[in-house]
Amino acid sequence: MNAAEAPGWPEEFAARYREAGYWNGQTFGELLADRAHRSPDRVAVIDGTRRWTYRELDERANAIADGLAALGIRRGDKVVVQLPNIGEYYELLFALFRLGALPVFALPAHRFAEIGYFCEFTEAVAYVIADRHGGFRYTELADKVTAAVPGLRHVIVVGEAGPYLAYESLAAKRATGVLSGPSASDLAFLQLSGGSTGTPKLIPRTHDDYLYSVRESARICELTEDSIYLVVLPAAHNFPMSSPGSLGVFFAGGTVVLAPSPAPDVAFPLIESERVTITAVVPPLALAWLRAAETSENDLSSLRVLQVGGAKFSEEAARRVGPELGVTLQQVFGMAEGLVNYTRLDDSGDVLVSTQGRPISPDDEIRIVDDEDRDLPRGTEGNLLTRGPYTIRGYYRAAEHNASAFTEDGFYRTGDVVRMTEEGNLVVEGRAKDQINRGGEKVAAEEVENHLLANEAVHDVAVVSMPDDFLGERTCAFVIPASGAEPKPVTLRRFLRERGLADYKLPDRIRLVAEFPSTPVGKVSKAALRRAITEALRRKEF
Ligand code: OOB
Repeated sequence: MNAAEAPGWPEEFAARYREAGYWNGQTFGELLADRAHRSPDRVAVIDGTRRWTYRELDERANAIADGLAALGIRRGDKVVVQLPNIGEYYELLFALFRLGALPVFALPAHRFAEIGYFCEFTEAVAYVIADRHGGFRYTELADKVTAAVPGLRHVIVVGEAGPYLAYESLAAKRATGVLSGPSASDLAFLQLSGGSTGTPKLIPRTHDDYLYSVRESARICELTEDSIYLVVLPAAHNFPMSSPGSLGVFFAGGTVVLAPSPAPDVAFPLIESERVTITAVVPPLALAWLRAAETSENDLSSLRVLQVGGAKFSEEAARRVGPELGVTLQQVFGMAEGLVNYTRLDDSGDVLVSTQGRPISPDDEIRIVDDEDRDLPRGTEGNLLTRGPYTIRGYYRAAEHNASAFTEDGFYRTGDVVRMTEEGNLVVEGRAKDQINRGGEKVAAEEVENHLLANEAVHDVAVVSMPDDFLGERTCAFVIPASGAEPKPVTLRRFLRERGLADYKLPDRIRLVAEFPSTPVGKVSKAALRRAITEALRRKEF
């Protein structure tokens, strides 16, 4: 790993993690080969009427890897992957893992602002999409991206490829020469950070560190060959990918079922027909499922575990999950940067509903500190810092940001405000980072502010969260208009969309104001803005 691009663990830590057996030298490509060898005929992936056994997934991954190599894609190359929940996603993932090329995980909701940036910033050689999904034509997005990023050599399309390369044709190509795969200490992929900065940060994860978190997650979640996992969240998000997610299921030899949409009328029939045993959702979805289950005719009795995470799940809603859905609730408090906490399946009912669980590893170091980085006594809420065998030591190509996002001795500043209970579980109490958690979808305030500032009718802007019963939080932009201007919210939203910002980042509310409240040092007081919203909501004036 190149330390300037992606800071790794100091050698003494790496040696310790290897010695403890956390990093065992296996790559994801090898993990799949191992499974295909042990249980070739078990079903690995189900996408509608299509099924892949482990042998088929393994063979297709090899064929696609060959095809990518024939295009000249090599170890260390970056490939931006933006696919919906379809079976090809896993073929491609393992093909890239085997080549040692790094997928950069984009979400289906991303548009030109995000994709253009990922391609440019990572110097990606290829961009992989489905022709269309959810009423959106990704090939049109690819037209814009290729025009703006000349270094992008290939656009690969699952479905109607138009002027681009058909994904299907990859399997027919043959590479010449022997491919040398990656080693386990190499980077496996770049994952997106929820972020709080003007440009999204990328998270470099190695085979060794990620696979450790996957293996332990599978064990904690008690996955076996009989586990059937439904992917309802976007497949490339860290939660459904590795906590324990699809990779945990592949490790255990179970079956991954892809849901094209998380809506109960799509997910519930799949749970019934495929006898799904475990799935992962964000809090608003859990609420929607609870509501739908009251009247649903579907048989959900196969479902044993419902994981909820990505944003704070209210205790009130958490209490309903067990009795109303007949499942064990598991709370998951994780982050793509590393640390993942789980309530354990045999925890008491109170722990399950009132905490966000405890870390995966005995070597996950947790510090809860005040604003001067002084450790606080157990039970006091404070800033969560963490370091460990699967938590990164720095973002990809972000030396300046890393200096403030990590402590000098390598602890990641999560930006989460937590407290630890007597028995060692974490409770998320709030957030110190400048981010809006919109029902699990993370919006970096500064990123939206920068886009709004590009509008000439905007003099200044402050983006903050506002409370919401369903999503937990929504986004509110306070705008000071440029002199003489009176921009309409709808015009500003259209402006953001035209700049290619993903829909989920568009402010839910835009308020024009004459000035911002300020802190004693003269900065915009976002706390005061949030308080003003809460008070106005109480008076029903917002
Ligand atoms: C997951 O990962 P990210 O990277 O999208 O977001 C991480 C952030 C955390 O720092 C925290 O602010 C928030 O999301 N968060 C939660 C939470 N789970 C995540 N806040 C309160 N309660 C929870 N249960 O969101 C993620 C990654 C792996 C597994 C699960 C979630």
